[in-house]
Amino acid sequence: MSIHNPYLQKIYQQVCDRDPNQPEFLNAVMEVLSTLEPVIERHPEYEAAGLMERLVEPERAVQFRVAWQDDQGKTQVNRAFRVQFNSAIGPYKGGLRLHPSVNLSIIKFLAFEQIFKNSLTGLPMGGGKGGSDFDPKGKSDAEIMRFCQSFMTELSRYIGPETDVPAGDIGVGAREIGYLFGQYKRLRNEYSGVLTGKGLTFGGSLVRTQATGYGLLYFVQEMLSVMKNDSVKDKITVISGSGNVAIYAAEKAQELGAKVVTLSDSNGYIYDKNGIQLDIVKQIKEVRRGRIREYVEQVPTAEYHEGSRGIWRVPCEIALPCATQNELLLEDAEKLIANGVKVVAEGANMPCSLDAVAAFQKAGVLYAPGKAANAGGVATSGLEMCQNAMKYSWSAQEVDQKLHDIMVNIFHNTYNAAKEYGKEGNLLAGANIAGFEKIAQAMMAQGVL
Ligand code: NDP
Ligand code: 2IT
Repeated sequence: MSIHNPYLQKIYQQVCDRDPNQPEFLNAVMEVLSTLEPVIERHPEYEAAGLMERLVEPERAVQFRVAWQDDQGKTQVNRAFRVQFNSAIGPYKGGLRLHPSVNLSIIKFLAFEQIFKNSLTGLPMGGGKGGSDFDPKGKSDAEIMRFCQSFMTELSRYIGPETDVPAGDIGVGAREIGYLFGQYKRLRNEYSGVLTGKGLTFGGSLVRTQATGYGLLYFVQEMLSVMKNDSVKDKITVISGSGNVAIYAAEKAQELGAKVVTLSDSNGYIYDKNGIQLDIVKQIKEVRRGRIREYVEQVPTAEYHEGSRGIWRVPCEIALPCATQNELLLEDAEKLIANGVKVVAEGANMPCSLDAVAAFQKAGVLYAPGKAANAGGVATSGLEMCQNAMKYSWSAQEVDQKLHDIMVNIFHNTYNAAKEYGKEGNLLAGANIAGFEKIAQAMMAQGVL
């Protein structure tokens, strides 16, 4: 991927000079800027208003200490962040990630992606992201609770239902959101929709748990139908990860008739030629918080392989990377292409490296970028905010129907934007352009901020 427009080249160079040690953020900026050339050329007023200079700089980024006591009474200290990147179209919105790899570069890349993703949903949400290098693995419930309370004690200064509304991401699910919500409520003496992904007994939305995975499949189904007059039915499908996104992507894929043969975690992957049995996976991952290799103890005909990247050597027609960033590199893409993959759609955020994406596009593989394909999670978070504001809740069927309609709309807006700017079939360009246009118009209307 490269940038030819002189204004955009200058912007990218400025970001490189400012943050040379933020590779994930630089990748995300390159990926967006390299596709916005035709829009910038059509709108010279954006350069005059310094729009891109403002777009690549977070409105606010906070870093803070989270001190907590472990079960042995020892004090532990973690580092946490909240990046409030852009509020042109609504309050900051985006998940919180708890993983030892978390640093400012990763949170900035995720927050930057979130701006365009949230814009694509059609709902009024700005872009933000946060997290900490705390590792939830192996921690007791009591340790998780003390960490979350300490984290929220500081985070609560910066968020609010009309300011910034966090949610889950890697390492943050219903348990963590519950503890975070409880602490916010206690500190503020206020019962509000300050977080999404809440439990169903305290303001959560039906279908939010399933939303990212289900939404991914609604997107893929529409993409296949419009672009290939085909469907996911009977397609051999490889899914990576075994967390929230992967499990519900697999569930909806199976409902639609696909044959899901893999899942993984950071240690390795399972291959079940008969199709993954999700009830067993849910028991291992959601109930016991175990490892994916435990699957083969219960399904002896399945295989477990050490090393998570080996998953991309499994022949398939549909590949859905749903674990983490940069989990699928150029050589993995080449393997998938050689094995006849037809569709690659990102459930995770930037799981494919930039050269892997370029390889898919060159080979004519249908490629759907995460900011479009995985937007169902945040879209349903938007629906949760809406229900909280109304002090009302919709049925599962109502939420699922809205989620479905939003994903179908995202596909068409993305597809049509690519076409309008002479890049038919390039959904990466289409998603960036469609997401960006709304942000740009809102920023222009609001003046130099
Ligand atoms: P979970 O924590 O539920 O699951 C994460 C999964 O990815 C686990 O199987 C984990 O394995 C694996 N994983 C994490 N880090 C690595 C790594 N460094 N190498 C290999 N595997 C890894 O998270 P989610 O399912 O919620 O998130 C998955 C992806 O989807 C992320 O990119 C997230 O940003 C994105 N996403 C999430 C949304 C949501 O609503 N939750 C919405 C949109 C996107 P292990 O247990 O070994 O760490
Ligand atoms: O990456 C994402 O879109 C999420 N982790 C979900 C964010 C949200 O606010 O629901």
